[in-house]
Amino acid sequence: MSQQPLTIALSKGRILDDTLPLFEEAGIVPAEDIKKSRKLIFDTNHDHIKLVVIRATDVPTYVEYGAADMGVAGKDVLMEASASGQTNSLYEPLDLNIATCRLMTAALKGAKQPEGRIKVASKFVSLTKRYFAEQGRQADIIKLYGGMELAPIMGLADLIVDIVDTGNTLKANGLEERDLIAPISSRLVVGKAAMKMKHQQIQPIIEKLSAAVDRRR
Ligand code: PRT
Ligand code: MG
Repeated sequence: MSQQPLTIALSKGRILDDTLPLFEEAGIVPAEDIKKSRKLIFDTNHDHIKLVVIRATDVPTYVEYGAADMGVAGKDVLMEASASGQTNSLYEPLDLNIATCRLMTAALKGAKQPEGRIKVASKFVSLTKRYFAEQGRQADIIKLYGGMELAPIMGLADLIVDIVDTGNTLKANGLEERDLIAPISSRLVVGKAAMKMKHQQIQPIIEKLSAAVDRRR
């Protein structure tokens, strides 16, 4: 019996570096070297499974609309997509425990925070808005596309919300960690339609990936 086609959207960049070995351990191997190719769509060793490799922030969108059946994305990206209303029906059946880091607030070392409204710079505007609202703190959110560390130095913001791993980037720029918003890792996500219509194909993939994740613990 031939299987229905299944498309998995992978986040390019640093998440991809961790995803490919994990998928290989789960028995899903691209037909050619993804990192040496300019293609965006790849066949695999399974006739019915294709991989698409796209911007991390686009993965939730492809899966939400059913253009891809499943995907791999950072929890930070998933939180932002959900907080912004960009997604509302994604299943998140598995923590892949890769590309781990922390979503933090950070400020200039030793800087006192202003009493009233604070200015917060981030590329994650929606989750930042939600976080400060939950804390009951008045905050103006300033959208940046990168280099968040610069904002407090230049007086653009009192705080930033950013990804921290070793803390070296903050330190190199005279900043320090303040509050943990969430521990981050990459997650397997599945669209609503795919979960319903392709459950028989998806379930074994979740199980194989889950076993691969467990073997690494
Ligand atoms: O480049 P593009 O705009 O497409 O996306 P991107 O730069 O967000 O992609 P990429 O490839 O950097 O991957 C980002 C994803 O990897 C995030 O969404 C996280 O889920 C995950 N991840 C894990 C990280 C880090 N670790 C990480 N250290 N994402 C970013 N960083 C950056 C961080 O922004 C900061 O500049 O590394 C710096 C901090 O590292 P330390 O070790 O100095 O603290
Ligand atoms: Mg990058």
